[in-house]
Amino acid sequence: MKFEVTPGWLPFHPNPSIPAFKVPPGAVDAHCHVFGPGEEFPYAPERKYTPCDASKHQLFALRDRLGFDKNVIVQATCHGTDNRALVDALLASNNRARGIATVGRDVTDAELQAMHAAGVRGTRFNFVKRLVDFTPRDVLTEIAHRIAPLGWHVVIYFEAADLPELWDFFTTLPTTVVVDHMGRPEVSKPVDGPEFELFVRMMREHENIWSKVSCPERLTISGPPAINGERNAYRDVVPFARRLVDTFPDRVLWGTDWPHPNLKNHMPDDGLLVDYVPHIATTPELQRKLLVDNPMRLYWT
Ligand code: 0GY
Repeated sequence: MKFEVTPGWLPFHPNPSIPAFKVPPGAVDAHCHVFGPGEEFPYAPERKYTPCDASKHQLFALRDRLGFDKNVIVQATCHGTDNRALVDALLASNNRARGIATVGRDVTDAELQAMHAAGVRGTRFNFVKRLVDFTPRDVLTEIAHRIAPLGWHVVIYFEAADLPELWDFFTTLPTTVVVDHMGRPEVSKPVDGPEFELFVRMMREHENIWSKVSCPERLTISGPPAINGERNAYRDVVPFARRLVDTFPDRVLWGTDWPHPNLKNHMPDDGLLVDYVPHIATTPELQRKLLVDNPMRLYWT
């Protein structure tokens, strides 16, 4: 089936630079996606955008180019609850990828078992209104209790302004909970201001809550470096990510977010994104925890 890409859609970087920062051996890109290809794995009828195709082969080539060893592939909303493209990528990865699926309450135990066998280790609940329609909390709670016995966790995606309203739901989930992109703070606000403080408090008070310190390219206001060749990018996001890495070194993950859905202003050079890592994880020990130990503990044990 042929799909028309959403007008204005930015394609992923055709030729990312080789990072100056060498990631430690065994590093995991813990947040990335595959899109289609639509002809093989059609996009979901209820999707809010139609991306450009981004295949497993392209993802694995990027992994190798950037020096990573493994991927955690996250089901994107454009595929809804049809996890076939994800499962196909996991099965082709030679045990070098794990997955986060999206499931509805109608998912069967046999389907969950098959996804587990393929490498799925969690389910994603998305609260970003431009991406998904509302799902009642009791349905999500039911799903969380269904997946908990498999040892799976819940990945949550929301925007900082919605945290007060979602707090009770998040803090009573029965599994490990991984937050996408630091709960999308507004980085024009102070890193020690009430908005981000609430997020830090949630992690401090609830030791089952982890955060991806990913997506500076999505959160930045200052943008990528203005001067060509400058590799210290996305500086306005650094204090937020660094605070989480320093405070919760054993509960942070990092990922590229390739192929970067829904970016409006610029498409990052993935090599430059990797060079952001030593600015937020400032010692070899913190880098190893962020890129190797933490994702391995969560996804490969
Ligand atoms: C991301 C962010 C976005 C999209 C999705 O599943 C998705 O469609 O997660 C976004 O638009 O902010 O992590 O990929």
